[in-house]
Amino acid sequence: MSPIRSVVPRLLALLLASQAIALALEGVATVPPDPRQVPVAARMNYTRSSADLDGDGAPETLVIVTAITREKEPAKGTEVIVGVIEGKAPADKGALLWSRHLVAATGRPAHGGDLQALDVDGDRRNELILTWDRSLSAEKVDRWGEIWVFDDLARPRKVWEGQWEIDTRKDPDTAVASREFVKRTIDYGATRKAAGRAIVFSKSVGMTAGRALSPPRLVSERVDVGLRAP
Ligand SMILES: [Ca+2]
Ligand SMILES: [Ca+2]
Repeated sequence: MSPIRSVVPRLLALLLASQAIALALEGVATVPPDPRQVPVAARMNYTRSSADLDGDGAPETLVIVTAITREKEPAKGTEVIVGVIEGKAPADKGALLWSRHLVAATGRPAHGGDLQALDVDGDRRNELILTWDRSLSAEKVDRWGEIWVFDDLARPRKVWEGQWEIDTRKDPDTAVASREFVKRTIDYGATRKAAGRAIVFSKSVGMTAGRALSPPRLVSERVDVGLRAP
């Protein structure tokens, strides 16, 4: 083999290896299993709160962070990591009981994560309401939502997922006749009356099929779920 022919594959191998190492290091550095370990420089936002999710009287620590991954593909440029942490230990020392990486779990972009712990059915245990934006365009809002019930802190149940908000009113990539603006909220009064058997949503429709509605039309949507342990 000529010297040139032997050098080329070695350079190629070195290049591939260094890229693999860089990618692996980047993955470890900015998207760790525990949201508390995301380096400060890689945090787009970081929110920490506490709420009792399993109803034992002791609050858990809840963390949600949007992490910059440094992946070249825009759809994977951020990851939203949610963590539930044992609350009895001193701050930052508690064990990570459960976590969810939204891009890895859903295969879709995620940023702008928001977390709320609320007792939607009135059984004195808080449910976890997660919402985040899947849109990569500044002109479009595409928020998705999930509701989780923590009978067991390490093995929660996802009882609902769906579109939380869609706003394509100014989106140049959406045909005018398809533009919409719909926001979802939970109807707490109706949900509490359902006593753990359903979640009742109120959807505010400000535009549908390109037609603006003023005032927005309110649509009630009941979803049968089992919020309480069987
Ligand atoms: Ca608890
Ligand atoms: Ca509850």
